[in-house]
Amino acid sequence: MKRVFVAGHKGMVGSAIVRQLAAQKDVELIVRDRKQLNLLNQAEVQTFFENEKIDQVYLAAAKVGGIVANNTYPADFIYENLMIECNIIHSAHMADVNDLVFLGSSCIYPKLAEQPMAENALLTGTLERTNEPYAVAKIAGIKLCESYNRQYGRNYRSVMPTNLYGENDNFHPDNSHVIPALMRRFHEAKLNDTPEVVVWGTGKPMREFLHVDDMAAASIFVANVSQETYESCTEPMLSHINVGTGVDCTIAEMALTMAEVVGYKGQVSFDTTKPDGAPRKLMNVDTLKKLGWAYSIELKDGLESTYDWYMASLKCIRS
Ligand code: GFB
Repeated sequence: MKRVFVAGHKGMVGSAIVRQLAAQKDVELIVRDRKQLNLLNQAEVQTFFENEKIDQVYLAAAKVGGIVANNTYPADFIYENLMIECNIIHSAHMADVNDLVFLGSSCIYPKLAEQPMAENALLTGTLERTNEPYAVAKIAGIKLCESYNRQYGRNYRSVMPTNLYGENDNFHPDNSHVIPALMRRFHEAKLNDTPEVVVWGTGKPMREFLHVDDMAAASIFVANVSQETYESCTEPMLSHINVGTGVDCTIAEMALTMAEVVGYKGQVSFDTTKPDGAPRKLMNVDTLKKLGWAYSIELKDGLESTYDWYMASLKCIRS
């Protein structure tokens, strides 16, 4: 049996990884909630790793949020993410854990990176201002993994997801990402017969969306390719792998699809006082394709199943 620690198992990505690993017979899952293990506390994390004899780690714990949350709480985003990464990666190394997968974000790439963004666009330009502190913490996570690999011969890998959505997402009206925010707004507007739904920004930015079950599958796939294969697809100073669909759409297009999925028949308008963020963030997913993985959940299907899940969580019946 392989003892596998999923850090962040209650989050959207961590819980999806847990659902998939639970089906694997050779995996013994290790999880801890916030009360049992404070990932911001170095001593607690060190003791946990010393005691648990972990074989493999999925580092899916992070402070995450949408464009306004990132812009409003920059200190929390940089501090918490750096602490979690330093504590887990260093403690894993000290406890002789050789295998780790770190989950990053597509916002590590420069704001005006050439599209689609390949792995080698990292650190070639200025970051998007609204999420720079979060992006710097995620870049530090990639560099931590690379550095422990270079200095100590560890097998620490990084996967960079595009914008994710799905089950167990955060549906907060202000702090969430665009898909859960709009799903909730359209749903409430449908229930209340509100004539208009407001979408933030101009609607022109382009985003690539990946369902979290695809992300979990990709993370487990990358965790399990041989070290030789991984190293043959990446470079020593460029060891992260993009995870996405390779397909994007405008926020306005996504909002119209969302209205259709939810069954909202009113008007959609745009609040241009809210930030647009990066103009486009399309991933180049050639490395992952070369390794042999491709996404399977189309956006509309993913929105439908996420809406079913959201309705069930609200105990609503779909009309
Ligand atoms: O999802 P979101 O916050 O992520 O916003 P980012 C994506 C786009 O949707 C932006 C627009 O252009 C928003 O202005 N949008 C429209 C909305 N309506 C809404 C709404 O009601 N809520 C939200 N949140 N957006 C995040 C980063 O940026 O992407 C994080 O801040 C992380 O650090 C994440 O990297 C993946 O793609 O703009």
